[in-house]
Amino acid sequence: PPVLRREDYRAPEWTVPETDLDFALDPSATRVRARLSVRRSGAHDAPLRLDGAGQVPLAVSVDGVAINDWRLEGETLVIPLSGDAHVVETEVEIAPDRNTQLMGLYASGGNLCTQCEAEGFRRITYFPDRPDVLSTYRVRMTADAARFPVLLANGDPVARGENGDGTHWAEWHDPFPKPSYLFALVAGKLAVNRSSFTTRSGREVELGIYVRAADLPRTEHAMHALKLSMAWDERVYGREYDLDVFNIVAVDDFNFGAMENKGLNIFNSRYILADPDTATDYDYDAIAAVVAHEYFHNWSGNRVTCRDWFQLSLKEGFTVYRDQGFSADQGSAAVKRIEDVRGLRAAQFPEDAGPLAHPIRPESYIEISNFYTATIYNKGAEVIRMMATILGPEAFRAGSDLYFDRFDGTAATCEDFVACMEEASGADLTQFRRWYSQAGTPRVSASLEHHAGSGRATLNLGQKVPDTPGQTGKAPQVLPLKVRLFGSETGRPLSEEQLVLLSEPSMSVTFETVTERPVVSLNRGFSAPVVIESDRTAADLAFLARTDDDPFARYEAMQQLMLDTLIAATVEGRADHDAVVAAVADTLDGATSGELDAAFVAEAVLLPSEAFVGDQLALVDPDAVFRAREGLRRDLGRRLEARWRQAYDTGAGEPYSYTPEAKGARRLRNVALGYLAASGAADAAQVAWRQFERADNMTDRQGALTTLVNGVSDEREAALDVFYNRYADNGLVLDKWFQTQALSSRDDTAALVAALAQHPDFTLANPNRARALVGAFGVNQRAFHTEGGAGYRWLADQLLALDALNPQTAAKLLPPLGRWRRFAPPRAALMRAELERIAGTPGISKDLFEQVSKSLE
Ligand code: LEU
Repeated sequence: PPVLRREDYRAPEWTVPETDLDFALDPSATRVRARLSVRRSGAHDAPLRLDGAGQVPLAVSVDGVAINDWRLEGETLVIPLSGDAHVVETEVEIAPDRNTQLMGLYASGGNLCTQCEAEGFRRITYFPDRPDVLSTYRVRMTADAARFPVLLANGDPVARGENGDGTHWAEWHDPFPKPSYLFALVAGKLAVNRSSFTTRSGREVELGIYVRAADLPRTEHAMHALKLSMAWDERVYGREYDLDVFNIVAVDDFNFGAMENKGLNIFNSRYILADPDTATDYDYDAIAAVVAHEYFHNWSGNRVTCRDWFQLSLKEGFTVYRDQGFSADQGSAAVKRIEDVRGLRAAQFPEDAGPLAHPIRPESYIEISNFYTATIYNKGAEVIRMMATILGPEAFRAGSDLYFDRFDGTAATCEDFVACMEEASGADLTQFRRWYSQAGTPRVSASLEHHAGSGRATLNLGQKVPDTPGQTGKAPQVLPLKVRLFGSETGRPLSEEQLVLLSEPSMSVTFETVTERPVVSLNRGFSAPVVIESDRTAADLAFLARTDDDPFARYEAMQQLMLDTLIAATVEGRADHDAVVAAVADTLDGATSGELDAAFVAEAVLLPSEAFVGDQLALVDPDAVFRAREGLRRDLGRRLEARWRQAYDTGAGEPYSYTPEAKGARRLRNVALGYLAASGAADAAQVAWRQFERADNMTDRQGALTTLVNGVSDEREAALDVFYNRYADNGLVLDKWFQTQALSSRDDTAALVAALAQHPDFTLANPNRARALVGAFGVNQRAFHTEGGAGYRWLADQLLALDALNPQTAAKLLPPLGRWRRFAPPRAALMRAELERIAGTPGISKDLFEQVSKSLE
């Protein structure tokens, strides 16, 4: 398959100012007639080229006259045109009910819906399917009135009517020019939760969330989050909504989280539906974040879109940064930052260190859907955050205003965004731009020298950007590091917090009047997405974990202490747990005394994941990492048993409410339950079972189930049964049932997962279900790497089966196998063999091919 390169970008030869689409909807045979007004752009005599995929033209006409001098080049429809402006019409027939890729127009739960980003629109009709061709759309849909009573498209509704033959029609018009990837339609039997929002300039917007009738009671939280998002974007970014309606539709079969189609967002139902009985606190938070994310795209993505797909982070990185800010404002900003950094380390750091590493603005790709990655989204958001940190809030806001103002209605580039930030602030971001072109997580070394006599302290910093595939010998980047010194004797701050811009390979920062031995708090708030290697001792880290005034830095010190301990235990078998036990005890006491909030404490006392510990090692030994981590967990559980019981009892019996305090208490309780079980306490299974039975919310029920599923007990079997039967008709909760088992830490998890793939409720056709079992298993380090390679073989089998149905989803689940270089010989060879088997299978998709071939290189 061909490789596309960023440097090859050319402006479109033809534009399409207006698009009229007429759909005769039918699940097995939908007719699509498209009427495009096209204009030649620039001086050239090239024919019109329209992208297509999977269909054939049934009719082509130009200016109302049928023609037959069109031709197909591959799947591209080539139409010779003599003048500079024409009306081109095409007709095709497509079969939504056979569309298992879930790209283009497809069927889900008896309804019809679309997904076009990135290149799904070409599966609906012939069109220049690229983000820099912006068009205004008029859409007419005709469908059986009984089967598809609701007909929705982008923009505002214009008219609707009955045809008298059992069918009805509706027409929608979107006045905002948009690229084809933002096109959407939905037809189905759906109930709606309606509400409204008045924008600050007085526009009345009708809001609608469309779901299956039975799910209507589960839409309140999403509706609330939508209104909060609309108000937040007005307040924080000065962005107002621009149409009279804003609709959201939830569907069960969806490749991604959700999609920001203009005025008609389509969501994976897991990011809409929630009530206390079926959704965890984590789900509630994720729903609010995704609703906000898609809503925010109306400006960062729709009003200003991307020139080409190499610029994807322009809209995704910025929009993630915006949704992170929104979520931070809804509760504890520190806890939100901790969660985001944990996510970055779990998904993005390994990507940046592996065969699929790419800059946030890639230079080439085979299949763009493989680039909806943690790097584009989450590292992209970190890059925006660093600009905001360097420029300060006012200049950043001025840059954002300038960007929206200048590029409204156009397709822009990452460079345009950075240039606006420079222009509005006067800052020079020349070197900063390397964040857009260089892949890899920078490593920062830090050491602190103190001369008691002169009262001077010197912080020596160095940076190195590691080699990644296709990129070696990289130049230094601009790393904004927030630092502050604390006195190790008094605990007092010895300096203000200061922002150090590390832009050279090395530099020193001097502090005066340092009157006692200092300890440095570094990269506070995770101001730069880097790895820090410092000479701080276990005692220094324990000190910071206790005294730092930046909650993130406090968490970070604790994590580093735990990490150092776990690495020593893994590599040298040295189980010296004292420092960690003391630090965790201190932190738990902070919760008891009310000095620290429960949500923060729950995060701070959690051990780094097995995968993250593995990432620090030259070669990962999954069993040794597991043993070391379980050993520390058991010790923490035993030595602090009384404290865990106390934490567990705090807030027990309170009826459910969704407030930050109640969420924090639940989180800490469930973490405490996990440690209690790890301690081997004789009553742990009963305590968990009691919680499972009495829970009035999913957070506690699933928390108890998770603890039980990791062990061996009668309660485990009972809880799995009860849970399954209680939720047998709720797909989203069944996903949890599968996922909890796939993530479990039992010796026989790999075998259990293979058996679950035979369960009647398991299907690869639903992406959520596939991810719940196959995706979760791939990130369960110990289970996936079970000796002998059965896990690798099983994953490869699943990927090949899934690829035949849904290449995008299959390709996304490959990376765990691609990490073979990180493992010692027997495992590495077994993993490689499975990659080769996939690569050698005839007919695999280009999605999977790209991932597998890059992983083998
Ligand atoms: N643009 C979507 C998002 O909000 C992703 C798309 C591929 C469905 O992340």
